[in-house]
Amino acid sequence: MKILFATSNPHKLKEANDVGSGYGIEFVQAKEPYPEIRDEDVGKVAEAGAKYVFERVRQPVVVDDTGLFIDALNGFPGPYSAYVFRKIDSAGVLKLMDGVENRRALFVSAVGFCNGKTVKVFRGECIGTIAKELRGEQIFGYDPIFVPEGCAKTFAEDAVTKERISHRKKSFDAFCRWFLSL
Ligand code: ITT
Repeated sequence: MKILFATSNPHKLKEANDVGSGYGIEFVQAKEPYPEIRDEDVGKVAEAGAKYVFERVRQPVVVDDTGLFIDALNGFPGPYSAYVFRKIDSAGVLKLMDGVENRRALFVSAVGFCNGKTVKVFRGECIGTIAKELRGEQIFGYDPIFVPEGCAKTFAEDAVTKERISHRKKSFDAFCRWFLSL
């Protein structure tokens, strides 16, 4: 079973397909851009995005809006994670966290689905901490500075753990289970 995934991000596509393959679902990239509405809730952003893309492609589609919410920064960058990453990257976030004791953070992935009749959002969360320095290859966003709870390595250092417990694993698991139940 194939379903469109509107994203510009090849890493998201790969991670979605790592989950989807377990359900017999293949996510096919649609490079259809959508405006990200301004909202503190990534779920609302994903929902609006899925509706917007559906209106253009007229096929069932998912989008994934993700945010990194850092406790000590009152949830910043949260829904603005892509903008902040473009401007200051993970290294800039580390600077903001210089000398900060409380390093707790939450990654949230919201998968929005729209098929013209149903609009739904599936959330996945991963608790962790912000590392003190960049660790692992700088391939995907904030992975080199995010250490999931109970682990010593960053997501960038341990892709196997990311595949098993990430925010995206959980949001796409929830989506796939629901989609197959239809
Ligand atoms: P879309 O086209 O799907 O929107 P994007 O990369 O712009 O791709 P987001 O707005 O959801 O996606 O991403 C927010 C930022 O967080 C962006 O800089 C990503 O690189 C980063 N990010 C998203 N998921 C991540 C993950 O699992 N690990 C590390 N960084 C991630």
